[in-house]
Amino acid sequence: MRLFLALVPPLDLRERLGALADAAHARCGGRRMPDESLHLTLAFLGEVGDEQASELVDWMCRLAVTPGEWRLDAWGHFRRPGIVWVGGQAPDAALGVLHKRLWDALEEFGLAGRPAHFMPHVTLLRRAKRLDASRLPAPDLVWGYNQLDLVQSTIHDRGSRYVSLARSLES
Ligand code: 2AM
Repeated sequence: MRLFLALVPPLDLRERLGALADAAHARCGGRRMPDESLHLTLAFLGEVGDEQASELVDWMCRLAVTPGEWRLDAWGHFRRPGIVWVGGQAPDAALGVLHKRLWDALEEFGLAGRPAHFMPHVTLLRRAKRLDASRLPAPDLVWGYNQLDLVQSTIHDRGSRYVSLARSLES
């Protein structure tokens, strides 16, 4: 099964991210991510076998994440898949530490795929036109987090569907 580790926004933040997705969609078109799919990926694991997935579920249920606050104040665009996202203007030190800590643990599980660079972002649109951020209001959100999800992604006709398999302890 296809798995990733992600922060899932609380409901109020999810709605505000959804409003940003609507604003971006009005300008750039493409496929808007449904509100329930909005997330920040911390580690993309790809295909994982059932046995390893069950070990990861056990690990996630025992994991405690240091609480943090991530400031989202920038629009971004990845050209190739036409991704429009929101994220932070400056690198976020706490997310960088969390990302490193997670990959250290994942490598102990024998998983590979640690990226050379970690660019925290929340994808809002896919297959969208190039973003002209100057025509959109600047994002100004703070994401307070204290838990992480192990998420399964399944591919459907109209994009991927995400289901949380396990959540870390509430810190
Ligand atoms: P994206 O939003 O930038 O496309 C589930 O697919 C999540 O994992 C998405 O957040 C997606 O990032 C990310 N993802 C998918 N494939 C990936 C890959 N090959 N490397 C890194 N992240 C990936």
